[in-house]
Amino acid sequence: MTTTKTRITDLLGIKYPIIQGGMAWIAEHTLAAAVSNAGGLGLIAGGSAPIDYLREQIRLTKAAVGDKPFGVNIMLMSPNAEELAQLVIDEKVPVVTTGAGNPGKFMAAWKEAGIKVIPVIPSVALAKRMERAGADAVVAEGTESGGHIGENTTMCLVPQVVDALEIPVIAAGGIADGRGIAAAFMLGAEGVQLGTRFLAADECQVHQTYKDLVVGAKDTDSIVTGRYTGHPCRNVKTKFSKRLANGEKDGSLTPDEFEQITLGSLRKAVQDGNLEEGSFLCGAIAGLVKKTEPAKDMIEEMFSQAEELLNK
Ligand code: TUI
Repeated sequence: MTTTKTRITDLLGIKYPIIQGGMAWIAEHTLAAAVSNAGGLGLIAGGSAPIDYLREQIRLTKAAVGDKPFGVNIMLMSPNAEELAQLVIDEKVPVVTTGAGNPGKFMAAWKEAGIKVIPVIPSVALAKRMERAGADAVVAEGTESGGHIGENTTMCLVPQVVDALEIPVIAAGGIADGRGIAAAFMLGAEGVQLGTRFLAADECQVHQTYKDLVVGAKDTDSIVTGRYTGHPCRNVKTKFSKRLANGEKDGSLTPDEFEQITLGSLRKAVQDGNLEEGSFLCGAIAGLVKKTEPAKDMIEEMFSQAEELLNK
């Protein structure tokens, strides 16, 4: 068995079946280009950034990767989703991933433009809808992931999505080394998406405080906040995220107050390293991430380990 040639590497024209999470405020051109140049698929996060900024990010990435593919993630809850859906067509972006909603209404236009579309989904029902709508693959994302999450775990979700679909499945959530990649392949995935491990890439431009939190995290350092708002988010445990969790639990923060306090909190974490008011989104696997290094070294080391395990 080999991990390195799958329907995902064929579909995307990449060397290793790995895509980088489209982490809002985090995934910009230096990280995306590093991952694509290392043989994976780098992603630029649409998040809710201004369109002119994203156009520039796309052009910088194109200049850095040459003819290697890269993608843009569109966060569907974002107010700029419509505009960004058109920008990826205008800029001839080869791959689009989507999160936090159903991209059905954009699908026909993207397919018409020749874009490969890979929705991130938290359930079998949505995965089936995406396949019917023409998705080329899906990312089945377990609740171990950082950021906005669904309920099911990677271990439970991935094989059920694999069984339900014909198109290839990429596993996400709780994967940060070659063992996780090998496990995902055993569940039937043909690719993996990693976010948390890439937070520690040298090319990832988050504030040093953010990297220190990820690299210093232990197994119990992740917490889910905001379930009562309908938008649960996995973060690193900090004074701020613990205050949010307590406010939710003891009723001292209403859902509206919670939304108000967290507005802009990801930017404060990423750009300012603000421990008092920032949300340091991060997956439950952070405890496995022990050092910062170039994305290329991460990818090569992980696939060498995964190959060895799967060939045993
Ligand atoms: O989207 C993510 N992770 C994210 S987005 C984000 S930014 C954010 N900011 C404020 C509030 C919420 C998010 C940080 N992390 N992952 C992919 C993902 N998609 N996880 C869950 C879903 C999802 C949820 C519901 C996908 C589809 C869906 O469909 C609902 C429907 O319309 O049927």
